[in-house]
Amino acid sequence: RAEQDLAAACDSQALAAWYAQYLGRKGEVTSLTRRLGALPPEERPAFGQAVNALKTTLQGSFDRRQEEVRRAELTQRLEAEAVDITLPGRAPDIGTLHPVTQMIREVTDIFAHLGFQTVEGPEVEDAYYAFDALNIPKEHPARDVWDTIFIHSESREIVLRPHTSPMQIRTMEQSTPPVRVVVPGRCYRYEALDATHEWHFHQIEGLAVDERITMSDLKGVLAEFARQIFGRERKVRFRCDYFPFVEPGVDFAIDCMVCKGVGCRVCKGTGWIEILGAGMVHPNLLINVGYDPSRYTGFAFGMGVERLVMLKYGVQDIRAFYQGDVRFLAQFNRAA
Ligand code: FA5
Repeated sequence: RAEQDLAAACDSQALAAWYAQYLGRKGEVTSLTRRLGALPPEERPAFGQAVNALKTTLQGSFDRRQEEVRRAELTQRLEAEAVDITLPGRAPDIGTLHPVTQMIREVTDIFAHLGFQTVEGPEVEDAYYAFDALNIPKEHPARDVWDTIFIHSESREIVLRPHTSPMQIRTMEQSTPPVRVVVPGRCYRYEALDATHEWHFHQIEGLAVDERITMSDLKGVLAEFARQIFGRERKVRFRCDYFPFVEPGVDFAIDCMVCKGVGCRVCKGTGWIEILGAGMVHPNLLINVGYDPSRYTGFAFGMGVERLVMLKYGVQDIRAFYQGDVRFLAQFNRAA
């Protein structure tokens, strides 16, 4: 019976139970030994030997069976836990450059090929650079156009820059013509948020100053830029606009590339999308930095980077850029 039970025990748990039942301290075979004392003395040696023989046989069978079960269990585990090394690997998630960073790189790269150096400037700015030196004196109503965030200071008026134009002044102060720079950077405005307005956004400023720079240089450079970003077939439009730091001032638009006429959401049915403000550098700025306005002329422009990304990829709401939703950001993975 013990041998039969043993053959039927096929895992370590059943084996342990079998051992307890037959060979353990309270097991059946062990209890036979205890009956020895109740037997007549002449029967004891033969009975004792028989019990010992039985014990040895069963112990041997148990050892062999235990080894079998151990192997079977091991094989089973190896199969269950096997790793198929021929399966393709799981690609780890890697981050991507933010779409605004990508656009800044794309734009500054285009301008680098047109001879413009990329420079950066402070986000916390002196009001002198943000306004006064840009021909926007105190009490001038144009100062209200930029909904500026002020940082209080006893002696100086300090602001979070509402545009990158202060870098026109800083760049000219630190160099002599010819000057050709583009300036990407963060800007801040005390602004009501909507689908096209953030309180924190990016601009790229451009500035070229030299002898004999004319409006046609501005037009040529901006048209080339627009075609490289949005396609060679783009038409461009210049219209009069006013900024205190340029004269004349223009707004620059491209023809709407998704236009379905009336009801077009991108250009609101006008057929044109404004992408930046620009103009010829106002002589007062040249005077402020010690350049001779009878010798030098220049052009400047400023564009909103988020708006460029929105146009290029059809992003409907500017707020998506700064909500940190990976599902949105991952769409700008260039490798994908
Ligand atoms: C300016 O800031 C001028 N400094 C641009 C300029 C530079 C004109 C040099 C002439 C010469 P404006 O306020 O229009 O202009 O802003 C320029 C661009 O910044 C806008 O066309 C828009 O694309 C972007 N922009 C402005 N405010 C916001 C905002 N709240 N959120 C997102 N983008 C904005």
